[in-house]
Amino acid sequence: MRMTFRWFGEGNDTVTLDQIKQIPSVEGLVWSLHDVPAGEEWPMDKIEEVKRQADRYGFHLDVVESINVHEDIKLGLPSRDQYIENYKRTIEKVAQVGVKVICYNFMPIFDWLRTDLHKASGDGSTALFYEKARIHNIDPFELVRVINQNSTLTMPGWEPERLAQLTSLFEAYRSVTEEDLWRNLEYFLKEIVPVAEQHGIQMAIHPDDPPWSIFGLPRIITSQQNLRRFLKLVDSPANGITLCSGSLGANPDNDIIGMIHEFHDRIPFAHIRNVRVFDNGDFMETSHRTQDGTVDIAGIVKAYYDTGFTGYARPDHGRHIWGEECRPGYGLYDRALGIMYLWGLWDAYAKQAAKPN
Ligand code: CS2
Ligand code: MN
Repeated sequence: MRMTFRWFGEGNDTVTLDQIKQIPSVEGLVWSLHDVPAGEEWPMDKIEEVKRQADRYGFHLDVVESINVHEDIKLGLPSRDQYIENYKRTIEKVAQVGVKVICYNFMPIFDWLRTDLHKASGDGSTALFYEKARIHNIDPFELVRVINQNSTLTMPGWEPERLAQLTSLFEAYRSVTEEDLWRNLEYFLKEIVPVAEQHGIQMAIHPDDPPWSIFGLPRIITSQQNLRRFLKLVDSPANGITLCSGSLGANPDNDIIGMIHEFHDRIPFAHIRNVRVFDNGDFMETSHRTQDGTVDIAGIVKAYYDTGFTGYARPDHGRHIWGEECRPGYGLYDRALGIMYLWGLWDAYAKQAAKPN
């Protein structure tokens, strides 16, 4: 397991590289160019700038999260070909700074979605929270209206000036079924994966978060069965998975340990975090510790250990603790605690295995 830490870039993150350097075992930054809109080719000078910043601290840039996929690709519009070309050029460019894994997702319109970014946990900390009924009882157009009226519904990346676009996107997706989305994903992969192969890069799709349809939009990267289907779309090691335990774990039917055992040679990147799922389908993000949530983190780390996982891992969202003000889910303290928990488990399994019976 090779430990990494997500960093949003100079001036775009409350966490500094000095701080990350002091977390034991972190060897690389999970990075992106967050100011380049989805679909555009990444400028080499900006990539090199991140490379220089990382070099100063001895961090590698092996994992990019994310190179976002333009909506026209997900919608299967004729204009997708130009965006796919741009994506290919970006793959070629990030390869030049040593990138080995590209995390991306194929969720229509929204990335992760929550109803509360600062839900009190009861001990003075706060964390991301999802209230199922609230999302399920609202139709997309009502949603746009509610967001316009300064709702507390939280849509990362949906600043007021982009809301008009949101309405037209919902219109565009009206006729897109799950099968259409599968076809559009396959088309994308058949174009992209050969380019990744040529550059020694593994593409690693991130599961949908939460792993079910929201606002009537199709979502397909949600379950073991669908991941199986996904891997067959292009049966190459360069077509892989970012196995996110928190995203998949929001559905208690998902057997994440089973997925690790089944897909282990196609998981170049592990996101490891816990969530507590309630009986009514709500879920709250928690510390990484197994007992604090409903995801068996100890069992997941054991599964990675037992399958000889040598890929990249990172702690995923953390709580906001000790009064830290940070990007929701991406503070320093709780993610650093998460890393030490993950290594505590891993090292204990390693010690145990080293002991003669
Ligand atoms: C999220 C996502 O769970 C997560 O890792 O923070 O934003 C994730 O980075 C993207 O879905 C990956 O494309
Ligand atoms: Mn994740």
